[in-house]
Amino acid sequence: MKILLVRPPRIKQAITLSDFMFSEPLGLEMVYGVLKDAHTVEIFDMMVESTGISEKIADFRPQAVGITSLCIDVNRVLSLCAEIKKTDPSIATVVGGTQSYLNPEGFYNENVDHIFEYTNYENLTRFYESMPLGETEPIDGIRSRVYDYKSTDIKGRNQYMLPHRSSTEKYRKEYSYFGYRPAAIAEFGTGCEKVCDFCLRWRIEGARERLIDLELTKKDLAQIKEPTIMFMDNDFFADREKIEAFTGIVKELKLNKNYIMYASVKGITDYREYLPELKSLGLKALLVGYETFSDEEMTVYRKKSNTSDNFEAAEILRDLNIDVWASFMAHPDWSMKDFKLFRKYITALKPQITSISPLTPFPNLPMYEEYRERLLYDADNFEKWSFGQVMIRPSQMSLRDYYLELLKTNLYVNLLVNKNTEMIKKYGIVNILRILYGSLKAVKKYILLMMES
Ligand code: B12
Repeated sequence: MKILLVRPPRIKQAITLSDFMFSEPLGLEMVYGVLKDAHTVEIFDMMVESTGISEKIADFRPQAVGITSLCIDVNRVLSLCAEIKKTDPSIATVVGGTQSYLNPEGFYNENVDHIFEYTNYENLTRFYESMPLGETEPIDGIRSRVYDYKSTDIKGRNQYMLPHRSSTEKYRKEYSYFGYRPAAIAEFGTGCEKVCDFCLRWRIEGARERLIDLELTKKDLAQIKEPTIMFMDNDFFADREKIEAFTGIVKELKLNKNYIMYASVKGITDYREYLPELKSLGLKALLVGYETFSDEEMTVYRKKSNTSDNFEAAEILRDLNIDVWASFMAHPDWSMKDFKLFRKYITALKPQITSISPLTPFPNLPMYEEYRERLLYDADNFEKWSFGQVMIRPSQMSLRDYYLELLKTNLYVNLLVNKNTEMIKKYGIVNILRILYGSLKAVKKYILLMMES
């Protein structure tokens, strides 16, 4: 079969970080890797491309188009499927990705033929092998329109398979992570035992940490040409075995790369003795969820650390000269005084980069019910669920004032706390200008939202 795999374009009206963090479509590279020997497959990354889907279809003439999806993409995926069907109704439209796992119902639509709720080697190969024959039986993990999108009731999760990195060769120079460009992404272990209340990630991958098959990882790491690898593991410092397995592989393969990882505060403080070695092997920056200045909120969020642990982690990383890219969540019950305390707190922690998301009670979180009455947008207002927009009506000030506080805090952090001259030295002026451009776009959207409210 001829199969086109598509990543939808950026959603212009949504507030996203994709100007700062812009990774390869790893899921599509895995699908490509599984299908490439039996079919003719191509990836079309519309986040980079400027041509439309109809032109691409006219040129490639696929029999099936598979589209990946994140939360904010739903309407765009549906409009792409409509355009595909209009161009050629015989083309099978298939949707997969994070959002089809979390909310397959969002894709129940006359122009969507099949939804992969989860993807593994078996269902993927069987699906595309049987498609030309006109499959008669439902397949586990796949909801098809001919069966009214009913599932077989066999539950499953997305399988981490070997990605075929060269399938995105022509786009790879565009993929970046903050100041590092080009950068690849990979995962070393799936799942997360920290099970924080606000987090979707352990819900996607499960509450048990598991290492991905080390042979697969070795093969994958050996094929990555980029000088930087960002590991998307929820907590790279989950346990000793994991850290030791990683340092072992890096030494065995004699890898000479920059690494960026997510790490929990608890992992940093518990396993600090590994940090000097990791640093010498190439660890450049850790993405750390400091979340808030309030211990009360930390408890409600079911974080396994508190605000004094945050300071301890910050000090450990500062001493080792490892950059911290910190993330925080703005609570909807913050007052003006809280925002002031928050700004003071960030100044004291001094991360190199700071990102602030308003608390977002995604529909798959129990928190959604708790805040339902205060939600500013419905669950199917997909573009709004970007984790960048205020979703819960603030209780201590007007929405406009809340946006103003967020804007003030972002400007304060970017202009005063972030060490801009140091960043120019580290990442180069071109990367800093790219990041600045992204920041300005986000600021503009915040101002518009403030005016709207
Ligand atoms: C890398 C990443 C990105 C990359 C891009 C990833 C992509 N797919 O295009 C970048 C940096 C660009 C990005 C951006 C955003 N992201 Co993001 N991202 C991630 C991250 C860290 C890993 C995702 C990943 O690659 N997983 C591994 C791959 C292999 O899994 P997968 O894509 O699901 O693929 C599997 C299957 O789904 C299947 N599959 C995938 N596509 C298809 C298609 C077909 C046809 C088939 C058959 C199968 C199939 O194949 C794989 C087999 O296992 C996750 C967190 C996490 N650990 O999950 C957040 C995450 C997915 N992102 C999230 C969010 C919110 C965003 C942003 C909105 C954030 C923002 N405000 O900027 C933006 C939106 C971008 C946009 N559309 O403009 C949320 C998603 C919530 C949701 N319901 O979708 C997550 C879960 C993080 C979180 N906050 O909890 N992200």
